[in-house]
Amino acid sequence: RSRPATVTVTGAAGQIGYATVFRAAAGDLLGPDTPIRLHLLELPQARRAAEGTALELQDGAFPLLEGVEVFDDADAAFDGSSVGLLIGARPRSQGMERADLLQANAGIFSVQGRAVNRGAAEDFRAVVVGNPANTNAYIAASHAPDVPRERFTALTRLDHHRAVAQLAEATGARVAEIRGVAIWGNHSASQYPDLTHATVAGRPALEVLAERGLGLDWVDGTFIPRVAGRGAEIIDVRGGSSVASAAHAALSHVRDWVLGTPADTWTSMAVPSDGSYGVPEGLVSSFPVVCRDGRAGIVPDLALDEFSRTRLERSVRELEEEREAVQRLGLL
Ligand code: NAX
Repeated sequence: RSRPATVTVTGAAGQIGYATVFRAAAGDLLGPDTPIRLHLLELPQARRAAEGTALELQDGAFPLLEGVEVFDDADAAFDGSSVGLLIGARPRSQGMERADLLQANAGIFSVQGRAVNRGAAEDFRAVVVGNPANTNAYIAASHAPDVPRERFTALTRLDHHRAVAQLAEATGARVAEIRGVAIWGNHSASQYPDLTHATVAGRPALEVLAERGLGLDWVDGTFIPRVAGRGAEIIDVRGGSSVASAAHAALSHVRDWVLGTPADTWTSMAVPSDGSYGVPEGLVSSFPVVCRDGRAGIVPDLALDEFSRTRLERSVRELEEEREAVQRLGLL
């Protein structure tokens, strides 16, 4: 049994926060050998709801849960923290311009970045779930100059899971037989879910799809829009946004990052670019990654065809525009 890790969850009284904390306490975040202390950070008006969640966590009598504290102050919530699940964000309200949204979120993530810089543990790492996730992670990292940039990542694991599941369904394979799917770029409609390196039971996915009469027109016209638009589909069918699937993705993201990805495949994470694949250094972009010894490394030297390159460039352009907008607002 290792030392307890402090896990800070922002937006803990929100939907995804609520769906995440119980599974984290059950061991789905850091594995069955690491006890955790939960720091729940909320806005003052939602503090009481978070306190209610803390009572319920107590009622779970989780053997791995060593304590729960509720905060409405970021400095206190990140003090001694090893893992940040940055879920709370300002949603777009009706009539809100994009610049207003970026500005409101830059306010949140700059404060949290500074709090991390001030008091988080040496091994601190964060996944940003709150949208616009990639740019929020960029902002937080920019305000935490003493923390290695690569410790600030954003969630594209839900998109990755959606792509894997859609490919499994289209090929009649089991999810466990799928390898090598990748999400590139921004967690937004511009993302590029890439099947060119994917395999189904060891065979190239594009070949298996072609045998079923599903060609590149299916990939471009059905698969990609289905994955990129799945959030809207869930809202339409369920009458509410993705919650449990997002929580599952956030838990999986951190768990693989800390404990390692399976030996024979990769996953997708939005990480600060090291310049790979022409993505400007520092931009938080989704890549296929392999995690070993607590580090997420971008899978090197994949051949990108013309189509893949164009799609990636389009999404990266959007990330650059978001960064420029935040810069123009003087928020970096
Ligand atoms: P909710 O509105 O249910 O919860 C958000 C919570 O955050 C609220 O309780 C609010 O009080 C709190 N909050 C706001 N500002 C805060 C701050 N400065 N400090 C602490 N807490 C703060 O939203 P929910 O459905 O849980 O979604 C959370 C975020 O995840 C949204 O931004 C959403 O867009 C994003 N998503 C990201 C996904 C991804 O794959 N990256 C997928 C799911 C989801 O759409």
